[in-house]
Order: sequence, then C-alpha cells, then structure tokens
Amino acid sequence: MARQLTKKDCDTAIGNLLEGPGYHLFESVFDAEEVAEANRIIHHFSDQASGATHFHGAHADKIHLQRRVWNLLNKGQVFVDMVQHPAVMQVFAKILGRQFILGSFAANRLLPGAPGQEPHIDYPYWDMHDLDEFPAGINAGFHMNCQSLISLHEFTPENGATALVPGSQKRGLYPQADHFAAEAIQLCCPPGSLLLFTGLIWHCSMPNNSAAERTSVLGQYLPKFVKPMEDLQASIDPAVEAAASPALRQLLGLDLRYPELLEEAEAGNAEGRSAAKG
Ligand SMILES: O=C(O)CCC(=O)C(=O)O
Repeated sequence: MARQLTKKDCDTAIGNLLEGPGYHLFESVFDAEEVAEANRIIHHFSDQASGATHFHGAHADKIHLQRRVWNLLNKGQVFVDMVQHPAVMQVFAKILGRQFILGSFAANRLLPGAPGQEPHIDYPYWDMHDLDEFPAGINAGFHMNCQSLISLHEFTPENGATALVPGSQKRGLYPQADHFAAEAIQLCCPPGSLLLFTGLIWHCSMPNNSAAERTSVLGQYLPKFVKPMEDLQASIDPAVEAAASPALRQLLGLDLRYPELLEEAEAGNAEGRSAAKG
C-alpha cells in the first residue's frame, strides 16, 4: 500500500514548489507490489512501439526506444490510486486552486539505448518558445501546470534519471539547451518515488545508457480553467467514472459548470415566467 505523508511533509513540498527550487521528491511512496503491477500493465500496452511521443529532438531513428502509454486511468486500479494520492491532492490544491483538474496520466518508458529528451517546460507552456502563441505578458506569476512523476525503477545517472534546473520555474522562459546543460542536476531515487514539480521548471528525461529499461508515470495537473491535454471525459471508461471517488471526479472535471447552454437556460426561465403570469 502507498505510504501516507503528513501535513508537515506536504507543507514542505508546497513551500519548495512555490518559493524554493520548484520541485519536491518524496522517496519510496509506492510499494514494490504497486510498482510491479504498474510495470506489468505498461509492458502489456507498449510491447509494440507506440507512435506519439514528446520532445524527442533529433533522434528520429531511436523513437521506438521511447514509448508512451496514454490514458492510464482505464488500464488498472493501481493508476486510479496513484493519480489521487492524498499528498498530490493536498499539495497541488494549494498551487493550482481547490478544483484543479487532471490533463493527462501517461507512462514514459525508456528502453536501453533510448535518447534523452530536449529540455522543455510542460503543457500548456510547451510551445512557449513562440511567445506569439501566448497572451501578452505571460510570465511565471502563477502556475498553470503541476506535474507528478512516479519512478517505476530505480532512477540513476546511467539509466536516464530526470534532469532539471532548480529555481528555473521562476524565470518564466523556455529553456535553451546550452543553459540547461550548464545548470541541470539529475534526480536519482528508488522505485516508487513521487516527484512533484511545477510545469515551468526546465526539465527532461536523460539518455538511458544502461542495459535495462526505466519508466516513469507522468501526471499533468491544471487549474480548472486550462483545457486538459488528453480528452479524459471522452475517453474514461464508464465503469471507472461510475466508481470514481470525489477526488477522481474533481480531477476529471465532472462537476465543473462551464461551458453551459446559457441561452437555452435563459429561454427556459422566460417561458417559466410567462407561464406563471398567464
Ligand atoms: O520521464 C521523465 O524523466 C520526464 C519525462 C518528461 O518530462 C516528459 O515526457 O514531458
């Protein structure tokens, strides 16, 4: 069973994300059984090379070594539990607002020899290298993305442990590869660890130069007003939705009001008013 974290642990993480280095690592949160079950399912869905991946740079010949499995919520209870770990819910509520939602829950599986990613920042910032895509004055004043990353293997320098630049989330800028290389550190951790970070932090997965695979589960969390990256409401299995806890309902945005058909509601009200008069 997953390890529960204290309020003090969560407060420390909130401080680190908001005012500190922009990330917090909780080591060994998910147990060996959960990690094995998650790996088993991810293998099942990615034994064949998958198409769409992200930030793979100039390594087109090696894309098949970097495999994504999307929409994990439909693929096993272990992912339904991981996505709403109480520490994730507590920490991100303070950063993204009480009714924050999920944008994606997917796996990044790097086979031996997989290349590293380009340094990047995450959706909805991921094309911020072109500022014309964004409202004037976009900056790091508040956060429109928080990420969770669960390590499903031990992460080491050799197998491509996630690299990031502490404090870069305050810059509100898209990373340049040479600046990233000069400042980045790698986060090594045991399997089942839970890394939380803000999407504006410069980061990427590094090359897997080991003889074994290395997998992460990536959760994308957004304020209620940012459009999710995966259309989870359209793709969620009705059985998963029917069994959803209040936290999962919140993450799926099932109880958010807008957009609504306000004109029809208005017409209905007007009809009601004239019927009452007449
Ligand atoms: O797996 C990792 O270490 C990070 C992956 C990542 O940042 C991404 O795919 O956007």
